[in-house]
Amino acid sequence: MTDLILTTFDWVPEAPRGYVRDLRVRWALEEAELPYRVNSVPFRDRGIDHFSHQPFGQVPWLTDRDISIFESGAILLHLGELSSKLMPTEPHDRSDVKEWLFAAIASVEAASQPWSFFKFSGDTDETPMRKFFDSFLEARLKHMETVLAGHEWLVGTFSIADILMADVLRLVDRFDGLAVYPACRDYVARATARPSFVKAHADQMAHFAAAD
Ligand SMILES: N[C@@H](CCC(=O)N[C@@H](CS)C(=O)NCC(=O)O)C(=O)O
Repeated sequence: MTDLILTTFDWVPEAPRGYVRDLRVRWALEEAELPYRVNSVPFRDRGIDHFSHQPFGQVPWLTDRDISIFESGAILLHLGELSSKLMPTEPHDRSDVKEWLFAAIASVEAASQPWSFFKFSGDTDETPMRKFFDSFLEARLKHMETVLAGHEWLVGTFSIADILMADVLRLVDRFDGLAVYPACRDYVARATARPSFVKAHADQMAHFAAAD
């Protein structure tokens, strides 16, 4: 009997498969070799119980006995407390990991997510809004390129900060947005070559395929 239960949708359409955020949690759990099981909730018919765990009706959430946590960043922080494979023990390094975890969400994903919506929609019109999001993302990526050049991982050894940052940059890479950022591209390739990512990704694909 395991204490850690990850909840995700039972099914999603083809396009987001491999990118649903339960992958960040699966990746961390695999990396730390923590036992867990995966629970499903309906994608189409989201019930009261779903909203009681995730107030926006989204996924993922994680329960650890009587603690229920939503927001992938908060879940990763929780798991980081459970394993030094996910978060270093030295106080300065721990602080740096937390800072980069928030930077991945609040600074890089804040720019990459609206940019990716244009890509998903196939909208290629050069509207002022589209140009704004192109340059917003560029402003973040050019600095990430400097940060990642010459660094294997964000803070010493691999951590939850890398899981989040690599997952955010991976979506940009999907739409060829890292073409002129070789250090970012290499970082994503390095992170996603880890056996823990490969397993997490395969498990997510199999999970959704099983419901087709
Ligand atoms: N900030 C949330 C975002 C969660 C999120 O966007 N989840 C997506 C799947 S990756 C979802 O549930 N989409 C369905 C919806 O928004 O209705 C997190 O990081 O956990």
